Amino acid sequence: MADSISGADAFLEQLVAAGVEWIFGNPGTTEQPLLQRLPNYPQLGFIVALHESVAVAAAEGYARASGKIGVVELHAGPGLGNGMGMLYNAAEGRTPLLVYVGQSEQSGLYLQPTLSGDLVAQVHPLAKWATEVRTADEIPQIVRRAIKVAMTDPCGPVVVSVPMDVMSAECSAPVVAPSLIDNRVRPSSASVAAATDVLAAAERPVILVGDGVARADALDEVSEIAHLLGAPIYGAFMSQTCVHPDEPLNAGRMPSVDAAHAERSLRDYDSVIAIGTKVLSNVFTRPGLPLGDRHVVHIGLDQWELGKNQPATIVYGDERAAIRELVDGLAPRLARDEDRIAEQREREVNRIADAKLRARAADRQGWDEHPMTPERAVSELAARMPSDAILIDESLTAYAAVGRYFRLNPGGWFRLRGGGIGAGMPLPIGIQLARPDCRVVSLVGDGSSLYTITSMWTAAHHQLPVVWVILNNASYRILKENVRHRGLDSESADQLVGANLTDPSLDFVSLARGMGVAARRVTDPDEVGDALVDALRHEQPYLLDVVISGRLSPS
Ligand SMILES: Cc1ncc(C[n+]2csc(CCOP(=O)(O)OP(=O)(O)O)c2C)c(N)n1
Repeated sequence: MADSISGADAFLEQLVAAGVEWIFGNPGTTEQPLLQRLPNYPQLGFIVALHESVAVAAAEGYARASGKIGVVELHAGPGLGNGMGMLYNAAEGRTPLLVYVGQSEQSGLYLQPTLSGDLVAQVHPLAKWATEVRTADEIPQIVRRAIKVAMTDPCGPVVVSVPMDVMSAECSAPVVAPSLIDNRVRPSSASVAAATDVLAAAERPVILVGDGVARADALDEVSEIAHLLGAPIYGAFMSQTCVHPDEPLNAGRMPSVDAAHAERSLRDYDSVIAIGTKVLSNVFTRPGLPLGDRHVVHIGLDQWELGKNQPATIVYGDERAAIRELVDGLAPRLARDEDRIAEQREREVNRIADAKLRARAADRQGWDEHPMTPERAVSELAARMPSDAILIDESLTAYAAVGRYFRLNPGGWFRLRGGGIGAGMPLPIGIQLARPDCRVVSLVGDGSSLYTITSMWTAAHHQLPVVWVILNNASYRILKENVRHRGLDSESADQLVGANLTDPSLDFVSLARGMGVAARRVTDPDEVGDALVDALRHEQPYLLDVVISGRLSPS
């Protein structure tokens, strides 16, 4: 039995015992019992955000770049509410977060104090587990359990509400390190045998990969099985690099907006291996099975997603272990088809290389225009990006160009997850804290940046040398592109209600300077590369406002 300490000390000691380094938050009075004690724990730094969405997304960046739990402090009902857009992304992206919310005093909850509420019910759909602590003695155990639940596959955010009088009460329960589950379980031999049969009979297989591949460090294995089968590899839903940048069978990302477009990319294939990914994750769906009557092998650790919408032969287990076992079983069985597969592989490699060349050639149209095209801007930035810098990518309508021009190194590329925009400003804060030796550059659409623009102040306050590049087309261009794809003519799409960020125009340089961040506006494409190099030389947070064209692509 430990000597009695306050609930707040028990909470903080439990975080220290779990190896937590940072708490990302925005304070209110209900969290004071905890925050007042924080200076006694030099192992725990507090990153102050001016809006809860910044705190949650910065913690997500930290969790994703470190592989550890991200810890967040939010203030009561409204603070939790403000953080919920980014909590949605963490839930969808399976990011392990521990979100502590300060509740009003338990003794007065029956009076419904201002700011209080049923926090557990409020966050229920987004939390993997949500609970309200009832006694101080529960605190260490609940914190440990929360960390374990958040970090067990499928990972996700866990929310712990603690009333402020419970935080101040005495706790005599012990603090010990949490016991975590090693998620890298091997698949059953029966499931591997069944999947081997399916793939041995496949004539034109295609591979879909997602973040489970990056997390299991299975990039080599993905290449190996792709070569063995002569199958192209598509990113079905990737927010991190899941295919080696030089892999010739890397066919790029599956169209993620419209299921009909994804189907077009899959037209020629009779079998699908989906590894560590959803099947599929389009914004606009089609009725019926996402992959039709194709034979599907679905591999991964996310029990909810495996076979969710598409009947499949399921291999439940660590992606890397599963592919290794499949390769061992398939190699002897495919030996007799070696020549046919080699031809197929060559055809795919050539098709992919041709498509990349054609896309780059199309980019050259309008290369010297003013305002510059997003493709030109991205290519100029990519040419001067240090090879070991980390790229955060919320470039929306420039996503495709980012894939063409940047080298997306394993562990060096992070996209937003879940579709709630605004992550591109705060994610790099957490990533920079997790990887203090790396330079971090974030490409963000102007529209997306404004949801979380106060991230700049947080980076300046904590002296984190993040570089943001705003791709400024004075519009929500993707919304215009989407209505156009859905049948509206270009002229009407360009006037889409609420999609032009003009009158007045936004002055990003002033916004940055007002938050203590150096900034520069760039309009000449020939200056973009040098501007990035200068920004990185600063070793302080820096914003580049790159003015690009918002013109819609031809119908
Ligand atoms: C939290 C949230 N609010 C609104 C949206 C809808 N939305 C999706 S993309 C977008 C506009 C993005 O504009 P910008 O970042 O400038 O990129 P662009 O489309 O111009 O490339 C909006 C408003 C969303 N996905 N998430």
